[in-house]
Amino acid sequence: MPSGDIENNPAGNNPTGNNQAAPDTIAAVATAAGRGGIGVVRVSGPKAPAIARAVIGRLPESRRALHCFFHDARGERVDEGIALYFKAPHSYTGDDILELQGHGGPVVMHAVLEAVLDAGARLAGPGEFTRRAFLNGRLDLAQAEAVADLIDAASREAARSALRSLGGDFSAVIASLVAGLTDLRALTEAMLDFPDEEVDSLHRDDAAMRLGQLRAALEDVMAKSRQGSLLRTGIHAVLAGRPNVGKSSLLNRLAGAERAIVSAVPGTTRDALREPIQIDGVPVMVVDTAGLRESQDEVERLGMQRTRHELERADVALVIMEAGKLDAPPGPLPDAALRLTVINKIDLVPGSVAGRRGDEIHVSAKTGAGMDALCAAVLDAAGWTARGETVFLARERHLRALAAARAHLESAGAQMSRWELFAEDLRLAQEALGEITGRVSADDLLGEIFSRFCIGK
Ligand SMILES: Nc1nc2c(ncn2[C@@H]2O[C@H](COP(=O)(O)OP(=O)(O)OP(=O)(O)O)[C@@H](O)[C@H]2O)c(=O)[nH]1
Ligand SMILES: [Mg+2]
Repeated sequence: MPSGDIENNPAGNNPTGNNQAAPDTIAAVATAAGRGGIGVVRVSGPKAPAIARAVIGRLPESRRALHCFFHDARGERVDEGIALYFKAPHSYTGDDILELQGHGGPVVMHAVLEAVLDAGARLAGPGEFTRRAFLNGRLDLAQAEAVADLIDAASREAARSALRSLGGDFSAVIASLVAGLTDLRALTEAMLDFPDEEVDSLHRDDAAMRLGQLRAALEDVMAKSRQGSLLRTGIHAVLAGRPNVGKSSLLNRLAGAERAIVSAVPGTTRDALREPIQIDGVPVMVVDTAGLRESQDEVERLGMQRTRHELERADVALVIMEAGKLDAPPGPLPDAALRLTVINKIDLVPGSVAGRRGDEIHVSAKTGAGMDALCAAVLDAAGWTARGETVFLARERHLRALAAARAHLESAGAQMSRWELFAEDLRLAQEALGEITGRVSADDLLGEIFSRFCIGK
């Protein structure tokens, strides 16, 4: 028996695990590292039943919780808990799965994992269970990605959106675009095969109409995906301004807690300080920075360099000034489109009104006046318009594929008399969309053509 060093690969199997023909058996601690009430070791692959027999002495009935002890290779008890067996193909990965739910301490979990590895599994790589689910057709690519997005979701809205993608909503919309393209391609292929038939102009109008519909539907998906990608990555909002204007006070007010040091001494903040918040369910990373001014102080200058660096990466820069002494910080500042001017400390100027006025937002970090307007302005400036609407938690990869599909449809629109080129553009658009779900197949098209046109008669 191997000594059980989990960094090793005791089963000596293919570590990439993408051998589809004969999958090996993978195992990992499925719960977060550290202490917890329960910790789960998950095992997936054909050896799962044998591993169950080795570690718990029997194979639990599929989908029935079994209370039992877990044993190591020497037969010693390492933990007591619940074992669950999911017989292939009715499991998350589509392979046989064994789940051992023990006590969630690092030492116990390590021992249970070791027992499983000694019994013939190998340590799983990152995302390998989900990759198997994809390879086994349990999830498409977009759904597999949604698993990770759901786990990483930084806000309720992001989680909701990821859950919808996981349930297949995004995939279904892509599938319906692909189906529309398949139809249109079938129609086009028919025209190519029978070019002299008189229905040609009818076909042409029909093709133009369908292409228009597809382009409109694609635009809609793109808009929802762009919104969703904001949810996924969050909005990077940077507070900047001269020293003492109240940047740290605003950060604290937005965070609802005293995170940053506030003092009447100008130049208090030196490092950039990040605080994740949610505005209307959208994740926003608020960054407090060192005040910008001319300074000879070495530490302060290093701090200001960081401010500049944060400003370069900002989705929205909140340039803070003090009511009554409007004094912009020394430049350079981000483009006006990415910038909000915030007038703070309006409580010091009698008769001031909080809220948005033109391009400025008037607030008081001290009293909290105007903060709602400020939050709304941050979402607006970042381009978030989908309040309450369904959005797709798209990734960069999806956005690129959608953009590629759009470019091909645009080009198709310009080829409406050269049908071979038109058809080729449609094919490329379909291929681009197929990348999103990982399901591209020429058979789709052939099946469609043969079912609609009885060419073999
Ligand atoms: N009256 C009033 N005072 C405020 C307000 N916001 C901040 N202050 C005060 O202004 C001073 C500076 O506030 P900070 O939040 O530390 O300012 P800062 O912009 O982070 O300053 P540096 O970190 O030095 O760049 C403190 O004494 C705050 O209490 C406000 O809305 N009204
Ligand atoms: Mg500060």
